[in-house]
Formats: sequence, structure tokens, C-alpha cells
Amino acid sequence: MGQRSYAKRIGVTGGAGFIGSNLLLHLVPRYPDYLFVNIDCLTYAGNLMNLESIESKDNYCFEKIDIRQFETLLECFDRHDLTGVIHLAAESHVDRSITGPSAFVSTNINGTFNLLELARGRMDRGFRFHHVSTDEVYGSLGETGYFTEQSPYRPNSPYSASKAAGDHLVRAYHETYGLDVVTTNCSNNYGPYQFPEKLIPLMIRNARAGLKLPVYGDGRNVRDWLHVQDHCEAIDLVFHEGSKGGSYNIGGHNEITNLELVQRICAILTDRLGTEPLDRLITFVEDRPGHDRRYAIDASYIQRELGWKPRYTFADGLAQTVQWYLDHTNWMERCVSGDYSKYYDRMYADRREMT
Ligand code: NAD
Ligand code: TDX
Repeated sequence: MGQRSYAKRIGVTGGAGFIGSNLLLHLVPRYPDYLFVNIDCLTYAGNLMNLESIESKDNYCFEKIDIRQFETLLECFDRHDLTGVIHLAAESHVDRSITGPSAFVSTNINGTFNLLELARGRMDRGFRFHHVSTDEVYGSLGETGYFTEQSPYRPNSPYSASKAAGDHLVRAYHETYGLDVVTTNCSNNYGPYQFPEKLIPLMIRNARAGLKLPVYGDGRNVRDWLHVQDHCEAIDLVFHEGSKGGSYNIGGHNEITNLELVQRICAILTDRLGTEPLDRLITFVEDRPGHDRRYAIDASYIQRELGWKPRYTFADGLAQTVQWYLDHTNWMERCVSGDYSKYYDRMYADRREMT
């Protein structure tokens, strides 16, 4: 049987993570004439169960690969003859970067370097490299002001420093070699399939279980929240229409303190579950070292240049997200127990041995 030909063959690194899963669920049905190769080594944060609904699609496949392993990556790029990559694979949790920075340096910097080298070898085929990054590279804001694409880089955690290093390499490959790159720097995402170590799913899980809700420091740190679906639509747009070498800030203009956010989650849960007010569980705990005070994104450039703007209001997005976690308690518990990793063994390990 001859191989199907595709208009584009795109590697999506980190496709089993929170944003990567949502992105593949968005892209795979939307572009039936593209092949999407999910490249992920399945750390604790990778969960293939998220992708069950696209698992058997012709234009999707999964490759269990660590982006730190150059030779394995090379073989994958060659076998699928990739024409582009959307690079999301990363160690992504700030608290883990404080207790164990090593994997952040190797994956977020060396892994990005490996992918750039492979992209450089494919420049003659019009290869596009989309680097998915974060607003945390800009450091912390005071009471006022916004991060723009011109803001200086001032990362404060090992996580954000490793992401910043990745951004710099991407920029350098464009300036030095003329590689076709685009970078997106997004604010805090929320929505389905987020690993319950991050603020919103952690608070939902704990509140439901009657556990303490640990708010760091005074709870007045501000984050600018964006629904993951809005982020995925922005990535889709920038990958297709972003200008070569361009950087785009993406944010939702939803600034809220952590304390207020946790109170809102408690109010929604109290209402939905019909319990005693759950905000009594809020507990202030020792602050995160180097805790950035405030993030806020000026997203006017992507809006002006590419016509992107978020579709979710924060009120609707948060209510829908809380409901999603209430409806998927099994998913949450399997994440926490680590049970989800068995899904790979069932679905792929045997299949791999047969080929
Ligand atoms: P996540 O931690 O949920 O998922 C990361 C994925 O990368 C996992 O599937 C994991 O298995 C995979 N991975 C990690 N190391 C790997 C390696 N060495 N080789 C192959 N795969 C590896 O992360 P997320 O929240 O989905 O974030 C995705 C990307 O978006 C990251 O680059 C992150 O920096 C960026 N980002 C995240 C947010 C956010 O709020 N979550 C905001 C802005 C930018
Ligand atoms: O238990 C908690 N209590 C608490 O007060 C946790 C887990 C967090 N927090 C605070 C710290 C932050 O100010 O809530 C805020 C959000 O924390 P996280 O969910 O850990 O996200 P953050 O550190 O802001 O980083 C996230 O957004 C930017 C992602 O994890 C990054 O990958 C992304 O780049």
C-alpha cells in the first residue's frame, strides 16, 4: 500500500501534556490533510489518555521520544519527513524547578537545541519552527504596566531562565542561519487536562476532598489567565501566518490575585456541590522562593497583526473548567496515582515490539 501524502507533516513535541493535548485535539480534526506526529517521552506530566479520541485518526501518530536524544529524534524527523515542528515539550512547573533544576536545563535548553539543529538541516524544505514559550521570561511586574514583545528578559526561576535560554537559541538560529522561526510567549493557561500540581486543578481537587488550599505568601501575586483553547487557536494562527522571526505575546487580560482566584473557585464549588463554604479551607503557606509578583500581557501586537483575540470570558471559562474537573474525577485521581502511565504500556509497548 502506498504512503498517503500530506500537505504538511508537523512534529508536535510535548503533545501528551496539558497544552499539547488540547492543541492536538484542536489541530488533528481541523487539518485532515496534515500529518501530526506527537513527540513526547511521557514524563509524569504526559498523559496519552487525553488523546484517546484522536488515537485512531489517520493523520495522527505518537512517537515516544526524549527530545534530549538527538539520534532518536533525527531518525523520527527523517522517517516522517517532517516539514515543521511546534515545540511545547518542557519541564513546566516552577516549584519543581526550584527543588530539581537539572531536568529543566537539559530538556528546556538542550532539547530545544537538538530540535533547532534538526530544523537547520531541513531549511531547504521550508521548515518552520514554532517555539511555545512563556511570559515568565520577562520576570515580574510592579503594580502597573504590561509585558510587550520589547520587554527585557529578566527570568527569576530556573524554569523561566531555561525557557528564556530556549527563546534566545531560537532567535539566534533565525538571525544567524535564517531559520524560519516563530515564538509565542503566553500567560498562565487554564482548562481541561492540566496536571493537578498547578494552581487551578490542585485547588479544585483539594477543595473537593476537604483538604487545605495552600496559598503561597500573602496570596496577592497576580497572574493573567487565558483559556487553553484560546491559546491553541493563537498557536494555530501564528504557526500558519506569523512572520518569520516574529515573537508574539499572548494573554487574556484576566488579571486576578491568587487569593481572589481561589475564592472564586471555592464559590463555584460550594454552589455546585451544595456544601458548607469551602473557602474556610484556604491556608496561607510559606512563599515560593523568587515568587514573581505580577504578570500581565499586552496582546495588542498579535491582535493587530493576525486578528487574534480570546473568545472565552474568564467567568465562563473558569465555570466550565471547574465543571470539567468535577466531571472527570477519575482522570484526576489517575493522574495523582500515576495509573495513567499504564495506558501507554497497553496501547503502544506491544505495538512497538511488533513493528
Ligand atoms: P506540561 O508539563 O503539562 O507538559 C509537558 C509535556 O512535555 C509532557 O507531555 C511531557 O511528557 C513532555 N516532555 C517533558 N520533557 C520531555 C522530553 N525531554 N522529551 C519529550 N517530551 C518531554 O506542560 P504544559 O503546561 O502543557 O506546557 C507546554 C509548553 O507551554 C511548555 O513549553 C511551557 O513552557 C509552555 N507554557 C505553558 C503555560 C501554562 O500555563 N501551562 C503558559 C505558557 C507557556
Ligand atoms: O499550591 C499553590 N499555591 C499557590 O499559591 C500553587 C501550585 C501555586 N500557587 C501560586 C503560585 C503562582 O503565583 O499560584 C500561581 C500559579 O502557580 P502555578 O499554577 O504553579 O503557575 P505559575 O508558576 O504561574 O506558572 C504557570 O504559568 C506560566 C505554568 O506552570 C508555567 O509553565 C507557565 O509558563
